Amino acid sequence: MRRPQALIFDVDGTLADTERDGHRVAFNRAFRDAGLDWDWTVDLYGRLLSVTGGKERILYFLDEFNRSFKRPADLTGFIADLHRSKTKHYMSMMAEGAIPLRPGVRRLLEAARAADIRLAIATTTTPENVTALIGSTLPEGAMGWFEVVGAGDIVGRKKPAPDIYSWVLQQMKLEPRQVMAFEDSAHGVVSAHQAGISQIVVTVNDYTRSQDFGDAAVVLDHLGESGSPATALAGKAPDDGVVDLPYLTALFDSERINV
Ligand code: XBP
Ligand code: MG
Repeated sequence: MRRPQALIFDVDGTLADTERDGHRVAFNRAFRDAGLDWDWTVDLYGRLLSVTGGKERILYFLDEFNRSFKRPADLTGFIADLHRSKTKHYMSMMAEGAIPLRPGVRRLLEAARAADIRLAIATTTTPENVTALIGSTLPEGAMGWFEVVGAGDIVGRKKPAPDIYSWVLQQMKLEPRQVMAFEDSAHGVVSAHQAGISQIVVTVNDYTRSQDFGDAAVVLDHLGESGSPATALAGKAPDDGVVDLPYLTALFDSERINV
């Protein structure tokens, strides 16, 4: 059987459930610090997630949900300042250990390393946020586990555009058919798929559970641990409920034959 040469991970929602209790809270703290009375509730944030990227999301909020706000002359600078403050809040929350990794994530990363399977990150979030999350959840030096980190504004167009996955593949000198991607959202699946990746494993969360993951190889609730087995929303879950390298290799191989 042929196995994947690299596993490429999304961050928010995939490595950790960061959106509701991490990013959302950090945005609200930045708004409060700036003297704004904006409050991104759990429900509203779910709607705002239709736009990826924090700066882009603030603009979308003003365009669609807060049209009466009197915009400053330098709107771009205003949003950039707010977003910088949000990133600071987010990083301190992560430093305090606010959000753990999702089930099975550390286990799978360690298994891939032990088997010399290359690891990378393809995310829309700001690079510092990735370092803060990895630094607070994995052993010292774990950023070095990831050969390439594609994050934030390094590409012009964020997910669902394919740019970030294409950039990561290019850096790794790999073809899309040689890798597997791990995502939690429809935007992420579209991004990976448009970059040519057909082996996409989705682990849903409360914000993404009902989205359309038509191009994914399998849709699971999480990656599974012993005592907490993964179950499938679409496709075939691992027999023992644990997404490990034998399961991924079998999925990868069967997908390749079907392509
Ligand atoms: C997550 C995002 C990000 C975060 C916020 O995408 O869309 O915008 O919500 O981070 P992914 P920033 O799941 O692809 O990582 O505020 O730093 O943009
Ligand atoms: Mg995500």
